[in-house]
Amino acid sequence: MNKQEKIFVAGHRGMVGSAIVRKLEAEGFHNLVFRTSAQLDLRRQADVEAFFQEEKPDYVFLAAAKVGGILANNTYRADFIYDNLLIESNIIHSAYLVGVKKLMFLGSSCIYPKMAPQPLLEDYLLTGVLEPTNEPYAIAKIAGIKLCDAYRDQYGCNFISVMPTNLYGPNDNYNLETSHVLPALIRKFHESKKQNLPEVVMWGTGKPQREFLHVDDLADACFFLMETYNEPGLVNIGTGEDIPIVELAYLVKEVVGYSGKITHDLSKPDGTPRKLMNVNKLKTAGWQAKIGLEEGVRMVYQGLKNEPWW
Ligand code: GFB
Repeated sequence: MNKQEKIFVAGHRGMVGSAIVRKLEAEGFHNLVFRTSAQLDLRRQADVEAFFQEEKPDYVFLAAAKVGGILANNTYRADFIYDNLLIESNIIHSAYLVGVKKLMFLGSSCIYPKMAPQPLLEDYLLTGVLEPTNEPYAIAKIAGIKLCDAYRDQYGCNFISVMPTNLYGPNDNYNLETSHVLPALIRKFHESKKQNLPEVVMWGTGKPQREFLHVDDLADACFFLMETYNEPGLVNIGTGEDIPIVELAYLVKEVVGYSGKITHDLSKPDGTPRKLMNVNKLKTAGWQAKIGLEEGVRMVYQGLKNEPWW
């Protein structure tokens, strides 16, 4: 990418999109184009095609998606597959129509089979059944990968797919019903400390293991791959280390400084037991994560003072 070329960041206000914008601006790229969802509903094909004809971006980061934690995925199953299929199909097809030089599609680690060997290699895609709680979302994201590869095969488009692990960082979602585990625990421990409540209720057994990547590390990896990676298939982006959820809860408890108990709501799902990414493909290409989990959680917690629930 050169600094005069136009870059469209789809989903620029979300946690991932805003991190990519920060990274691009830090690297001196200022010819950026955005649209809020009120200005442009990415599910409407004609509107997306008109936008691409008008702006003709040279590069696209496809970070727009309907996302959420395990409960949201399992509750709004139709929305997660419908919205994400439309968003990715419209943007990928419009990018082809206007001759975008390169597009990056962002997926998720939930695309891999529930019981795939760990750590997850990119080759394990479509080798087994998916985790039921997020199957609609996973199918949509797998379709995005296949769209990019099909447009490369048929039209020679340089569209690449990257698969981040569980993410956290600035502009995360702290709604306790729809969020992922780390922001939920940060809010729960903070509110219980502030209100001097005797316990924090976490979901499930706490036995599942998860890998957590700070979104600024993700944005750094996305910039690196947009500059260097031009192959079909997919690239895992992660730290290569995971942690049992119950240990994550005790880490957040310590960071927040909460002294009460942790209890378990076993009516909530555990989800997939583990989804640790094999990050050797990215490491061999020359990138690895820099922000450790405790350091990252402390950074995030310090940045939440303007949240309405603080
Ligand atoms: O982060 P999370 O919602 O999604 O849940 P997944 C991870 C684990 O944390 C589950 C447990 O075992 C939850 O039961 N957990 C404990 C909690 N307390 C809480 C809590 O208060 N809130 C939440 N949300 N979880 C998502 C997929 O799966 O991973 C998405 O559903 C996406 O599609 C995302 O792929 C990266 O990690 O299980």
